[in-house]
Amino acid sequence: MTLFDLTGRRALITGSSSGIGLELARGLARHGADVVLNGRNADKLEAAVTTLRAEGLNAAAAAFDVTEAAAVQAGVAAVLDAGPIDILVNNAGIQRRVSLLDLTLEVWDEVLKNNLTSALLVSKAVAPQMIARGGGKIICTLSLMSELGRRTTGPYTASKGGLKMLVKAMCAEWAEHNLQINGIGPGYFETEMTVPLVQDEQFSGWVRSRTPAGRWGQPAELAGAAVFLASSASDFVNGQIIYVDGGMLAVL
Ligand code: GCO
Ligand code: CA
Repeated sequence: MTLFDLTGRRALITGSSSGIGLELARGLARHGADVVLNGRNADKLEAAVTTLRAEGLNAAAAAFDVTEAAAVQAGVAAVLDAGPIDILVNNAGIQRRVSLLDLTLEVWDEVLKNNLTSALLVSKAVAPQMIARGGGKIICTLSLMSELGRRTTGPYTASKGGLKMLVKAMCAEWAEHNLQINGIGPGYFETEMTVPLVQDEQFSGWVRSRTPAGRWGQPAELAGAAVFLASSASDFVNGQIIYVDGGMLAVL
């Protein structure tokens, strides 16, 4: 068993039927974890499970809406009926690009409940059994925007900043129970969420010039940080954020 071996551990990854969430699930599964994918759309979820199983990985589906308290309670209970949850990845999130002056309260609420409240709801549903079992790992998908703002991304930035501080709040209360709660902060990655940005030559060029590595990230490049934070290698790491951003946050 290497430090990074996740064999025998079971991971629930929210928002994992595509994009970064699916890549995080694939990385954990490749290191031995049994992964439970989550999303709202059962068909998309089944397709993702089929894909991972075709790669010889141990995957299952748990379709529930992470923004609805009752759905989270029922969904997590169903996952726990089939076995423990050793690792929770709060990855679900949406992006709505709009200026603050044009922002409606509805869009604000939609972003905050998908990106921030969801992590509270799922963590509160999962933590008690982790505490009872003597420990666990909670990983939240943050963003560059947990640190920096960008025009037209107000609600997303506020939600990802809040999520960073929720990581620290959970650390404050649950570290004594041997839970390690940390965050991964992606820089600019080519995913469904950023397709319009990648296709915008000017913006894409700006990302490449603003990123010391000189390129966009590929979602599979986030798996390593997730495996580290999900494994015994990070048992004394708590309340920390690993930014996977090609160096963007390190430079002006
Ligand atoms: C944007 C992007 C970013 C990325 C990512 C950066 O509009 O600037 O959507 O928010 O999605 O979050 O870390
Ligand atoms: Ca396994």
